[in-house]
Amino acid sequence: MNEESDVSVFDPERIETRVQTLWSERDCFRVTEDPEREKFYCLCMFPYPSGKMHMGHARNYTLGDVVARYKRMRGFNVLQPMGWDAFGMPAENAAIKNNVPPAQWTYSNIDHMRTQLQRFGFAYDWSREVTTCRPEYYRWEQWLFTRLYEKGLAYQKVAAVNWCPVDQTVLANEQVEDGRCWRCDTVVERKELRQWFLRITDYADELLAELDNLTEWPEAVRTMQRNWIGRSEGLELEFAVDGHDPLHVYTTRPDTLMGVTYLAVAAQHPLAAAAAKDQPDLAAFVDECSRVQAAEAAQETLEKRGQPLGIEATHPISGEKIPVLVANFVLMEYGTGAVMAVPAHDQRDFEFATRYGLEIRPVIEPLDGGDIDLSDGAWVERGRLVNSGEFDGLDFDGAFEAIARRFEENGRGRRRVNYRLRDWGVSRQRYWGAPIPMINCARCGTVPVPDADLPVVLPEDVAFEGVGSPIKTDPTWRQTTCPRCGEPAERETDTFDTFMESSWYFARYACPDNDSAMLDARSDYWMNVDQYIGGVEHAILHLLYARFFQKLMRDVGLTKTAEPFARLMTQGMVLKDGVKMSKNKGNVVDPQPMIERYGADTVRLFMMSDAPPDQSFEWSDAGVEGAHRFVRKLWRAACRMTTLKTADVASNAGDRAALHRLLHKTIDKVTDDIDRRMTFNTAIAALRELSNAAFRRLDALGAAAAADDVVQLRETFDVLVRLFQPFIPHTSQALYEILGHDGLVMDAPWPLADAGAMVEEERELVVQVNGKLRARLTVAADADKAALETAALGDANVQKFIGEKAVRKVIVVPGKLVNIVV
Ligand code: ANZ
Ligand code: ZN
Repeated sequence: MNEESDVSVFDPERIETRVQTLWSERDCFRVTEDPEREKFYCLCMFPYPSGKMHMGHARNYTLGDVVARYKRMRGFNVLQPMGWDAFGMPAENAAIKNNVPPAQWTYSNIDHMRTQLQRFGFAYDWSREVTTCRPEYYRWEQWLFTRLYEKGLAYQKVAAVNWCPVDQTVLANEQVEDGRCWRCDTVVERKELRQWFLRITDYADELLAELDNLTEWPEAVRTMQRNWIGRSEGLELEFAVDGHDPLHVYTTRPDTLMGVTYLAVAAQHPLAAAAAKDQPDLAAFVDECSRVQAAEAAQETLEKRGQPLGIEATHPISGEKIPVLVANFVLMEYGTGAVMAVPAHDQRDFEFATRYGLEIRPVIEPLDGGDIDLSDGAWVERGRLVNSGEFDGLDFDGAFEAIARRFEENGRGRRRVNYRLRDWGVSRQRYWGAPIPMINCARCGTVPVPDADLPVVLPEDVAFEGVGSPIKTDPTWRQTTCPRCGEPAERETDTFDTFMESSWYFARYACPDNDSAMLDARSDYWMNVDQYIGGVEHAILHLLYARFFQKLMRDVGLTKTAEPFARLMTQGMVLKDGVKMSKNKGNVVDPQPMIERYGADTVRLFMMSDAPPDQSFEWSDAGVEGAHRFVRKLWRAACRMTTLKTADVASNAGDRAALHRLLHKTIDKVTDDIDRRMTFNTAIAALRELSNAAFRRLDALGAAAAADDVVQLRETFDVLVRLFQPFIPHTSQALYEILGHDGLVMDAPWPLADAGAMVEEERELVVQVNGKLRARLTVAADADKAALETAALGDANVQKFIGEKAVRKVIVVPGKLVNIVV
C-alpha cells in the first residue's frame, strides 16, 4: 500500500499543507459586502511585529478563529482580518542596536510572523491586510488630524509632560506606571514642551454615557473606563487672599467647608510663583516639585510635602484667617490647581496637616450619631454637619445645595463638573511614527499640510546617530515651503503616538484599498466589530482611544457608527509552571516548534481546551500530548468507520437511543458554549465525551454491524467533524472528505439539536447501602421517589447487604441515587 492512499496514517503536516492549499486555491476567506446576508465581524487585536509569535498571540488568534469559523457555519458573512501595528519604539531600539533601519527590521518581522500565522490556518481575509507604517495607511490619519485641527479638536499647547530620559520621549499619563516608563522602567521626569493634543475631554460625557450601553463588555473593563474618565460633580469656590487675587478651589465636598483649616496650591500655581519671588527657600522647593513628574498615578503613594507661602486667606463664611501653602500632592492640571484642605475628612489633607502641625477640625458626624475616630486617619464618609453654624444638622445633599446656592448668590462660586480624563497628548519625539502633518511658518504660524500634499512620508532608509530621531537630526527633511505664503518654512518633526494608528485600523479593514478616502460605505456595512478579542492590558488606553476615534470619524461625516466594538472578550494570560510566560522568567514556550512537532490543530485544540478564554491558561507538555493523542484517535476511528461493513446481525435499540440522545445533547451544549458563553473548554470536553462514546461503539461493533448501527455511527462522525471544525479545521476538512463529502466543511451547515431527541427516557440509578455502592439500576427518567425506592429495595444485591438488619432511613435523590441506611 503506498503512503498516499493509506489515509489511516495521521500525518498532520501533510494534511495541513494540503488543506491550506485547498483554502487558498478557493480563496475562501475573501469576503465582500453581501447585503443579502447578515454580517459578522470578528476581530482580534493586531500584533506589534516584534519578531515572532508568542503563545499569547497564538491563544488570542485561535479564540478569534473559533468564533469566526463557527459563525461562518451558522450562515453569517464573516469578516476576519489581520494586520500589523507596525510603528513604535522597539523597531528604533533594534535599529540603534543592530544598525538596521527600523523599516527594514519591521517589514522582515512582518513577513516572518505572517508565515507563522498562516501555519495556524487562521481564516483571515489576507486581501485586507493593513500595515500601519505604510504611507497609504497613515496618510488618512494625517488627513483626519488636519480636519480635527480645523475643527479645533486638535491643538497645540506648552504642557508639562512626562518625559522618559532614556527613551527621550514624552509619555502619556497612561504610559506611566508607578512613576516609571511603561517600556523601560526608568523614573519619569517632568518637562515643559510644546505638544499636540486631541480634545478627548470634549467627548468625556459621551464616552462615559455610552459605557452603559456596552452590555456585552466585561463589567471590569467598563468600570476601569468609568474611573479613568473620572467624572465628578462639585463646586468651584473663591477664597479672598490678602494682597493677591482671590484663590479658586475645586471641591467635591462643600459639606466640609467649615472644617477648612488651610488652603494648598500646586507648585506650578501662579500664587506659588508670586510668593516665591522674594523667598529663595520657597523658590527652591517649588522648583524641585516642578521637576518631579506629576503623573496622577503616582500621587497616592507620594510622600506629602509642602511649605507655607507666608500668605493668608479669609474663610468665606467664618471670616477666619487661614494659611496658604504649596503642596506637592496638588496637581496643576486638575480642577483649579488649588484645594481647600479639610484634614478631618480627607486623608491627604490629614497626612499633610499631621506632618506640619496644622489644625484638624471635625465637622461631619455619622448619620446614626456616635463619635468619629481621628486617631489614625481622616473620617471620609458622608454624614451630618456639626460645628458648622447655620449648616448644622444638614446631610451631604442638603449642605451641597445650601452652600452652592449661597456662593451662587454672592457670585463667589459655581457648580462645576470635572473629569480626571485629560486631553490626549499625541506628540512623540521619536522617529518611527507617522509624521504630524503640520508646518511652521514664520509669517503664517502653524499651517496644516494641504490634502494634496499628503501623505507626509517618513523616510524609511535612514541611519541612526545616537538615539535622536533621524528626521530631527537631518537638517534638510524639515525644510519645506509654506502652503499659504510660499516662503520657506519648517515641518513638524514630531511623530504621532502609535495609539493613533490602533485607534481606527478596525474600521479601515473594511476598505483598505480606498486611496481616495479614509472610510467608505463598506465600513458602514462591516462596522461595528461584533466580537473583539484582546488582552485586558488594553482595557483603558486602546479601547478608550478607539471609542474616541470612532466618534471623531463619525463627526467628520465618515461613518454612522458611534461605538466600534459591540462585544468584547478580554483573554487571560498564558502561564507556564504557574507564572506568566515571559522572557524575564525564562519560561517561554515558542509556538513554532510545537506546531512543527504536533501540527497546528493539536496546538489549537489544546489551547482552547484548558480554560475559559477570560481566565489564565496553563501550558503543559502533558496537555499538548494528550490533545495530540486525541486528534490521532479521532482520525483513526473515523477512517475505520468508513470501512465498517453492513451485516445481518442484531442491533441494540437501547444503545442506539443512548447515543442518539448524547449526540443531540452534545450539539446543544457545544452550540451554547461557543455562541453565548464562549467557554470553548467545556465545548471541547463535551465533544470528547461524544467522541469517546463513538469510539467505544465502533470497538463494540467490530468489522461489521447492522445497517441501523452503521448509519448512526456515520451520522455521529459527520456531526463530530462539523462541530470540531472551528477548533481543528484541517483535520476536520480532511475527515469530511474521507467521510465522502465534497466541498468545504466550513460551508456545511452547523448541526442543529433536536430538542425531542434530548429527552432522557431512561437513567442510571446508583443504589448505596450505608454509603457504599451496591447496585446500578436503569430506571425511567421520570420515575417518582416511591418508584425509585421500591426499585432499589427490590434489587438482589442490595437485599443481600441489608440482610437481617433494619432499614432505618431511605434517602432518595431523584434521577441520581438512593441511599439506604441500615
Ligand atoms: C475639600 C475636600 C474635603 C475634598 C474632603 C475631599 C474630601 P475628585 O473626586 O477626584 O474630583 N482636589 C481638587 N483639586 C485638586 C488638585 N488639583 N489636586 C489634588 N487634589 C485636588 O476629587 C475632588 C477632590 O480632590 C476635591 O474635593 C479636592 O479636595 C481635591 F473631606 O475638597 B476636596
Ligand atoms: Zn507662511
